[in-house]
Amino acid sequence: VPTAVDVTDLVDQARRGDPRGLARLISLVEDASPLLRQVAAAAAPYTGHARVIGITGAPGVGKSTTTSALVSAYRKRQLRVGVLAVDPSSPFTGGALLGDRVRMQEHATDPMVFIRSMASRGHLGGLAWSTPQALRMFDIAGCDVVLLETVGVGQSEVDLAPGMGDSIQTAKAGILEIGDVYVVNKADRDGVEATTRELRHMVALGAEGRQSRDGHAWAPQIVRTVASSGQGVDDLVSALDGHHEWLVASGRSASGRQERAAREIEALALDTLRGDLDRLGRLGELAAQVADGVLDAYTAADQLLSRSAPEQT
Ligand SMILES: Nc1nc2c(ncn2[C@@H]2O[C@H](COP(=O)(O)OP(=O)(O)O)[C@@H](O)[C@H]2O)c(=O)[nH]1
Ligand SMILES: [Mg+2]
Repeated sequence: VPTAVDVTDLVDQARRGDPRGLARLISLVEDASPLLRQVAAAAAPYTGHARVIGITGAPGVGKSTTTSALVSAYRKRQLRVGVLAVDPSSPFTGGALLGDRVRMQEHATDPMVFIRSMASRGHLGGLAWSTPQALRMFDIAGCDVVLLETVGVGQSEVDLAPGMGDSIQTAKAGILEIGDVYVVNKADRDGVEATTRELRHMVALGAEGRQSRDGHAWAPQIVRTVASSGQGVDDLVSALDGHHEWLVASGRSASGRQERAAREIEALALDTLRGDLDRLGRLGELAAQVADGVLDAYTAADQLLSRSAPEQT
């Protein structure tokens, strides 16, 4: 059983930029190891340097190819680059992650590039805390930039329903409120004009939504790329730089950090709570009573949390 000393060693190893140290730390995160508590405590003072860029979208759109092209661009600036590919859909490291590795092969021997993939391994909801923890490991390893590739949520519905009317349009606008830079990749293919036009329209709708909530919102950018040939990647890098500068100048960088920390703490707390509830082992029994109408769900929830129902007065 590894001791606290080993944890300190591991963190030191990662801080020296040793890829094996980083790899072992990420594995601890992936396995939801009990050692993570010590790791987090040892790592905390060395975090806060890395700039994280999230890349999302439906499978096959070219996220990994784009990520690889971005790695090349940041390496030209002599930056240390991390890549974390997260696959929330597969409980074990699956095909998508293998594809990611193949796409990034050209960087495999660069000592200034760390590439790791992480599957959810069945700890449901765990990605909410494990992703920031893993990102922190890249941070302590001295990465200047970390590219986080994840499969998009809800993107497939969008792709399946072109021109299906207002509700879909609204749904699209909702999804399109989350991006800061939109990439129309595979611009070498037919239909790029129509896709760009439609995207521009959707992004404008999404931007209206943002603007109405927040007058100083970022105006999202649209960039066309052919990631496989590198075409348009310079424009993408410029758009990302522009957004980064805006984040820092507007103070959103700091506030965003704090918001993400809040969500991470919440996810950890909920995970602990869920574990406690599992250990109590009463959920099945209470569910049977609620299903049979013996008990109401509120009372059952109170009993699960070992709270007695409020007294009648
Ligand atoms: N024609 C064309 N193919 C591309 C382009 N970018 C990526 N691809 C190909 O699309 C496929 C999926 O790319 P990948 O990066 O793995 O997509 P991901 O699933 O989003 O990570 C691969 O065969 C890539 O070579 C592009 O700009 N043009
Ligand atoms: Mg990929």
